[in-house]
Amino acid sequence: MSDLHGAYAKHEDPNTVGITFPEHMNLLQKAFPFATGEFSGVMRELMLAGKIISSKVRRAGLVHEMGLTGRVNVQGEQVQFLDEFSNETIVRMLGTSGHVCVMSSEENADPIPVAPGYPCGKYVVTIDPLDGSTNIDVNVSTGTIFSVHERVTASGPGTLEDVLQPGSTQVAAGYIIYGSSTMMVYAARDCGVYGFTLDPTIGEFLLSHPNIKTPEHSTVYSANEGNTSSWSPEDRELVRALRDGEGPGGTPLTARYVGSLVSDFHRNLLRGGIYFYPATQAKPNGKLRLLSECNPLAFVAEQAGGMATNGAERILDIVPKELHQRVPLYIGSRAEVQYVVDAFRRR
Ligand code: P6P
Repeated sequence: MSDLHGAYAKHEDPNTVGITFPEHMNLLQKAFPFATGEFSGVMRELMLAGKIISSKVRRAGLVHEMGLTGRVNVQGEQVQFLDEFSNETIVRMLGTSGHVCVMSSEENADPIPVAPGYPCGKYVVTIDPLDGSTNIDVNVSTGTIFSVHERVTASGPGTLEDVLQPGSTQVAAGYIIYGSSTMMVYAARDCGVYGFTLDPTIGEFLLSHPNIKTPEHSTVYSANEGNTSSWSPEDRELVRALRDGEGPGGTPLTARYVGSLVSDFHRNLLRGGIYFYPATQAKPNGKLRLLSECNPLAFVAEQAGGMATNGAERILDIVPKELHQRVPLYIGSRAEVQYVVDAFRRR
């Protein structure tokens, strides 16, 4: 591992171009002599899809790609044009890569097979292709979230069994945020969390945030307080206590809520913060999807030193029962998430 970070030290010379993602993967592969390059291939396809989606998202207002298709997805949500475009782009890239045996998407009711005539690989990828897409037409950040597992079935086309794995068995996870810049943040098991910023002048993601560690304490809390009346009394009290400085940090937290999970999560990851989406009367299991949102972000949070829980158990320990299972989510800086866990134990 020291090789990995040691190698980065050499590249911190301001006179050199930053480390490209392929270079980073080659360094990572040195840290894992057993690596076959298939994982690198999955990540490269995700990055290419990210570049294509970024290009579209940044011109949405000009190419009339905004707005609704008029269709409703399996979640019962209105499908945006860019949801469909992002989903089709990622599925096409991965489905023809030869590195995956099955995919799953928030936009698709069932697992997605690889493209007809293409070989199956050893990985399983679950995506939220464009999280927060309702924000596109008001120019607010959105993001792609991805989760990578190794298959559990022996061979041939992947199955639902390959997809319904707990977050603890992910080999990697991350997101691409289409914000003031386009950035890919990912964590590979036991390798830490790395951020790459897209340099549009060369069309390459360059290492900008090596070895991200999230602050122990939050300065921010993110929750849709418009739902306060439909939260449980305990959740109302939890948010009030943290807001009023009665949490572990002993100082009031500032409210920041973009309404785009990737944006709220990313800001909290870098600055310290806790994001809540508790159960509500209308959504007794919360709103966020275990496989395509909570597991990947929980994996990144933990690899960066943070925590993620549904209140009762660690997100990564939850054994999925169905593809689009929703769970309450409390995620971010360790001190405040532990405070939530302790509060749940007292319930
Ligand atoms: P609400 C977007 O639809 C999303 O899935 C997350 O990106 C976001 O954090 C959340 O839902 C917003 O939900 O109910 O606060 O609008």
